[in-house]
Amino acid sequence: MATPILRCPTSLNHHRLFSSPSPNPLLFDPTDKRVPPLAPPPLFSAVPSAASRPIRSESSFYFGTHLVPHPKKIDKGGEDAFFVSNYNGGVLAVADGVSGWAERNVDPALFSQELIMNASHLVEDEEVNYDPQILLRKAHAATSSIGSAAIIVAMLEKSGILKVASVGDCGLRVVREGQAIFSIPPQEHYFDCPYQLSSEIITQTYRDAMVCNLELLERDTIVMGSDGLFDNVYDHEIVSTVSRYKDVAEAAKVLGNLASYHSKDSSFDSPYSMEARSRGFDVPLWKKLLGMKLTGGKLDDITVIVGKVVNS
Ligand SMILES: [Mn+2]
Repeated sequence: MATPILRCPTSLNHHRLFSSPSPNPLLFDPTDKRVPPLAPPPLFSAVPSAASRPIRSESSFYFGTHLVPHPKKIDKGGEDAFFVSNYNGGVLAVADGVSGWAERNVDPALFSQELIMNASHLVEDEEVNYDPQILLRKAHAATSSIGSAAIIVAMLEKSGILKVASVGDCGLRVVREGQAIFSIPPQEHYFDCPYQLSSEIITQTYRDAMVCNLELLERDTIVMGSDGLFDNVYDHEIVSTVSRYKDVAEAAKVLGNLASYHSKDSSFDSPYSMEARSRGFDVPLWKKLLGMKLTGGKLDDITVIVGKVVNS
């Protein structure tokens, strides 16, 4: 790949906020995530020393977005929320409301929506100081809804340094010249129970975030999303899609629709079904003896943000 490209799909003059507009009938999916216990803080770090970086022009993102709600949550727009902003080099964030709250008659969308709204309002906050982990702290503190959510925030500096903070199982891939060169792995308590920021005191905080800084180059593409994307689409499909579709809006749409298609395909051996089998979940023994195995995508809200780096 390695492509020229880059036309901005939409106006980038303001933060743009996306989530479902109104609460609606609660639909509980028994396969959905649960609310968790406590967990220890991790740290992940990658890359550069300022001294080794060449002098360069200013980096920024062009981005395209696409959201496909869970088929049973279309009316309310699902429980994911996200925002994109062209502040500084560009800020991208995705939150995934933990659906287990529906069991307690709480709309899982409310927490993720408010968390994302607060984060979008705090992007330029002086105390945040363009640090995604502090942004998580302040956005979480400002959120008063009941519920919880996994969240990832990526902030690009004009120097080309991408700063990421993630709590839970939203994800990010960096594609460079036709290869996925970097990924943010999910954090979870156990299968299908991600780390999450919550209205409850006994869960994770910004301190539990996986934090990393990495240097992006011109034409690098980042693909960020909720687990609905990464549970249903393999990295090689992400790479081939962003290589083929130079328009970031088109790439986001194609990836979202591919994830949605896979999520409904019971015979597709998805990243989710592979992971489930590796954790010991599978078809009953008699089916195994017939050569069968657990397959299928995972129905979920699917949020995709594709960001391409341009230097000017
Ligand atoms: Mn999800």
